[in-house]
Amino acid sequence: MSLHDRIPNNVDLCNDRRLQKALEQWQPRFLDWWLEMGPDGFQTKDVYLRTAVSVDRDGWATFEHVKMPDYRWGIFLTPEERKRPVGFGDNPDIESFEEVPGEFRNPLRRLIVTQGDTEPASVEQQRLLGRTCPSLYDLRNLFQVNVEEGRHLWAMVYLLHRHFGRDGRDEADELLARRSGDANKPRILETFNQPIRHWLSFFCFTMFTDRDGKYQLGALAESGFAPMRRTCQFMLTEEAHHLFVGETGITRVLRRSAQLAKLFDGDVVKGGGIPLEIVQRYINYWFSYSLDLFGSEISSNSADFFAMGLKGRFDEEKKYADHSAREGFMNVPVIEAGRVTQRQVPLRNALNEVLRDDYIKDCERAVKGWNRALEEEGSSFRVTLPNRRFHRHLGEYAQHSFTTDGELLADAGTADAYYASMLPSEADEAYVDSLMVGVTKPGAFANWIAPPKNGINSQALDFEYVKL
Ligand code: BYC
Ligand code: FE
Ligand code: FE
Repeated sequence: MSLHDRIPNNVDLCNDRRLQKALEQWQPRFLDWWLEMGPDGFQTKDVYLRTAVSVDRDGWATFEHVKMPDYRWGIFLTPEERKRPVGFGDNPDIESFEEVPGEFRNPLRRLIVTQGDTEPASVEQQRLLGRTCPSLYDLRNLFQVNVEEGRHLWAMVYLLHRHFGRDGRDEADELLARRSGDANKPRILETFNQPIRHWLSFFCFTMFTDRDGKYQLGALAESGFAPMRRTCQFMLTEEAHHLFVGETGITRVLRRSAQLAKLFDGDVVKGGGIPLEIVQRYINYWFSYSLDLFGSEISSNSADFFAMGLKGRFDEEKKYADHSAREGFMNVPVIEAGRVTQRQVPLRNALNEVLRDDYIKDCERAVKGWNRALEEEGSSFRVTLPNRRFHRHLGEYAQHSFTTDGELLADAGTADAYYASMLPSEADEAYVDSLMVGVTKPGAFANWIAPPKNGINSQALDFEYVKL
């Protein structure tokens, strides 16, 4: 098979010898990485996967049983009908960049590398989940997410190889060399070094952490660097499924726990389910860790990325009238003299916070849906999102402790005990782990989770999503 056949693409790969050569050298390393650090077991099994073979309506979602190592990781940029100027920042009216302007080379490379690093990191974090899948439907969804994160890595590696020469090739190699959670060669962003031990964390991760992906990619999909903009647009179409897996996964857990509470007189453990308080603690953990991914509340990096036209706001083109963001301030709560006070921050320096706001609103929408499900099941329990200051490792709040309502906890001893009560304990981890037994009979689901409403691509729930 020629490289062109192996890598479906709409970037005219077959006519760029240099790029072809670079990617031909990288591809076997990617496969080695996939076999070593990708899903453990199941590599020889047929999985009902969606593969993008072109960007048009029919081509972007082809469903068939394939073995994961044979998945055709492609490179797709969303076509654009009209020429677009940069659109925001210091020079909104100049034409979009097709090549990298020299003075923007370092920051742009950094954005691409940071984005790229998260993709293989998440595959590594999810590597061991297959054996404890709650159903074949869920197993297939896990692998779909994994191969697409692999494709997102390809998307960033394409930009590095095509636009950054030798440096880019070195960075592409480094993306395969770092390892999630490794003390010596960790992944770049800390959230991607946290273990995902079981499926409850997997659903929280795809709900909250993949959703950071949606907002970061959305901001990069506004970029004045056209190849970045277009590749992120295509990545977002795949991202929607990851978010669906997370959001509906939590809904199904909550539903089942509420049902078991009813059946077992409030004793969900007796019914073999996950108590709602435990689910809440996992929400607290993954939501707060995902908030870190937006960077510091007050950030000169965010101002620079925006000024250069490299990273906009979410929906920059559609949602805003003023694309300079030079005027205006944002009130950011900061800690001064042991109290939470407001600081006026120039808008451009608060763009991480603007994006985090959009993200939190989206999460709040999902929580409403979860609580509707609990209500339908006759439960009076309600899940909530902790305040954005709770359990942060980065930014204005990292040096302090806060309640889930955002109140400052001045006394360190009290704070430690409080955090321990609001976050998953080792006992929670062990209990949830104990429920994770692989269920692989077509149509069967583990006891701790409700079945989904529908199958994948209109298939029945008892379809053989993975042939074992
Ligand atoms: N951990 O001004 P600051 C996804 C560093 S998820 C460790 O606060 P900035 C996916 C930062 O590099 C989307 N370090 O932040 C989801 C800086 O270092 P220097 C991923 C961190 O730069 C699930 C320093 O701290 N995409 O796709 O304004 C599955 C202070 O920087 C962290 C992107 O992130 C952290 N959490 O914004 C699969 C988009 N955060 O300068 C995939 C690209 C910051 O002191 N990245 N630092 O050496 C960016 O836009 C920005 O780099 C960030 C940070 C928003 C991450
Ligand atoms: Fe991704
Ligand atoms: Fe994703």
